[in-house]
Amino acid sequence: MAQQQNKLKLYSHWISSCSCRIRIVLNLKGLEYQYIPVNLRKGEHLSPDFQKLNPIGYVPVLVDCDDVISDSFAIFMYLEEKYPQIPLLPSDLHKKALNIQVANIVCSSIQPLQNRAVLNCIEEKVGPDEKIPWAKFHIEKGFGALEKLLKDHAGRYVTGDEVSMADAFLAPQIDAGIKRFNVDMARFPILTRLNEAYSVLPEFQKAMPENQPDAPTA
Ligand SMILES: N[C@@H](CCC(=O)N[C@@H](CS)C(=O)NCC(=O)O)C(=O)O
Repeated sequence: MAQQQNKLKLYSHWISSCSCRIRIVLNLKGLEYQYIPVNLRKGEHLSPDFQKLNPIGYVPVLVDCDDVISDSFAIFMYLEEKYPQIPLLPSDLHKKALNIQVANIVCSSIQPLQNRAVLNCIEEKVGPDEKIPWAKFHIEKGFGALEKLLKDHAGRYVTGDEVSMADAFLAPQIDAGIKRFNVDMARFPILTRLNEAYSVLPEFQKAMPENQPDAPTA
């Protein structure tokens, strides 16, 4: 089993839900890391130096000695294989597939539609008042699908009573839906229950946007 020999570095922005996924995973796996803030609001992700790490200019990026990995899904897979002591993918094949499906719904069918670059484009091309309704529509569509999907599978957490990959991807999306996009969670009772379960887990709470070193203080 690989032991943690060097401190990992995580390039992250406090409010980034994609970064939050990895902060949760690192906390769940008990891995120490150095937090390197990248201020998306100041455009630091567009700098040539940052784009050497991730050519598409998104956070998160993980640096493990000489290895640079970007994209939260790839980072998750890397950490899961390199640090398997606390596994976050179940060995049951169907539960594993469900974890990947839920993570992918969040990463491919929800978050990209609320990403800064997309919202800036909506603001510019359609109008500033359309940004939030646009994001809310796509988040609610995804939450509606997750609600149906998880009806027969969720336990205390997404795929049963153990925390797994899907929880690390889902928790930041629910948090962003509530706090940034005014999603009315009354329509999503399973997700509301999961969110309550996350609210008492220190590994999740420590990773939340407001608890990051680069979060605004006021
Ligand atoms: N698929 C990527 C998406 C990363 C991503 O969209 N990151 C956002 C923050 S959550 C970002 O850096 N946005 C910068 C921008 O939109 O300009 C992942 O899962 O890591």
